[in-house]
Amino acid sequence: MEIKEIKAIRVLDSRGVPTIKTFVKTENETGSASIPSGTSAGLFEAYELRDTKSKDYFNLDVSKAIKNVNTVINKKLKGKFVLDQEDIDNTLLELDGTDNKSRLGANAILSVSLAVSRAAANELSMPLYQYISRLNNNNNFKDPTPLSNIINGGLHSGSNIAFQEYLIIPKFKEIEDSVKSMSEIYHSLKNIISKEYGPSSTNVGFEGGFVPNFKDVNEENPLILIEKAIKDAGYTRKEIGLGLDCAANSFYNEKEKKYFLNNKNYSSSELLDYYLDLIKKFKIKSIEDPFFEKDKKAWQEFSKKVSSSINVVGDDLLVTNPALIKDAISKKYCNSLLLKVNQIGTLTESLNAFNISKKANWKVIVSHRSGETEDNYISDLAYGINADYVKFGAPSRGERTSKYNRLLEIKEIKS
Ligand code: 2PG
Ligand code: MG
Repeated sequence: MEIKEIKAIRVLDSRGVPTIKTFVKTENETGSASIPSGTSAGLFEAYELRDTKSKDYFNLDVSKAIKNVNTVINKKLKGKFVLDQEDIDNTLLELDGTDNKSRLGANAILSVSLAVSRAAANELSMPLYQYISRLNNNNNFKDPTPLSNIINGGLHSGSNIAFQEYLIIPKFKEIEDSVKSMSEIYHSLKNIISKEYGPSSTNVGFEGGFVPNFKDVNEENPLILIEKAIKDAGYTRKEIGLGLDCAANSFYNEKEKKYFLNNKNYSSSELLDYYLDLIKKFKIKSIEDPFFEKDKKAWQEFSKKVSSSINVVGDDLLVTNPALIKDAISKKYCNSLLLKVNQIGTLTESLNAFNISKKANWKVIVSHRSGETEDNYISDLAYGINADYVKFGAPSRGERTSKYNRLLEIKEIKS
């Protein structure tokens, strides 16, 4: 069960941008993993190493990260016992030696960390989710609740809508029922949008959600359409919740300390009141990144006002970083973690982020990135740790459906 060789190659993500895929070989098995990438990234995410000075792929190539895996990392980890995940992850951290993984690149490091766990699972002839559950001492399994982004705005689309993601939250116990409702609501939404805004408005954004060409700029419009789609598809609001990822970093003006949406400027407290209105009007159950990541007072104020009635989710605010999560717990900035493995860069640190959050009674959402690959590692992760929610995008586009399909497959393997 020793590592024999580690090799990385270049593949493309769903935006057509290069990313890294790594293979970890033991005597009898191989495990691989490819790494996603964000568009609206938090300021303190672990460092994604790209060839910023090369003209290849318009400065976005990952040849340096690939080289780091194939040389330094391969040399250092050869001969290690593949089941020693924590030791391997710590060795990677030591080898990098920086706070934000900027020497070797978080993309290089994570690709190795995840591929090691896949190779280990294969060595034990175990499904990946089961191996992860063993690593995290978890014996409870339930289907995660999906948050599915069916209208894309913000930096994920060319639309005039500021909020990045309008999410439906099916509240069924079984993932099969959730997937069915998501697909049916998605298609009734497509019909509604086509009738109201024309067929070209049914084109989709980075995460498979629609990008309607709204005539007037109003963040309520997508919510109105989605409520209608839920009804048309034969579901009730009791069965289907609504959520938002505002990704407020992208519409905050740091100089003026104002948020720009609905064609006007909002102060932090005006925006807070606006959210309270939306929550009431549309029975919103989950709001991610409602404020700029450094506008901590507004986060605190908002969390105090809504208490535990809704999930206040930290994404850019927390960047899956255990130290930032601990700080947010003690200062009550939010009550839920958006867990993205590439924000932190190793499996062990991701599990740590999860465990710290659960200990504080937070909810945890395992999330994709806007630049994804067909790799469905995060489905096994979510199931293996018994995450409360998953955020995998719309029920459309292969890099999104591969995650939902893997959850359906896991159910079958398990039964
Ligand atoms: C987010 C993510 C994923 P990105 O903000 O939650 O939906 O987007 O990967 O662009 O950061
Ligand atoms: Mg987000």
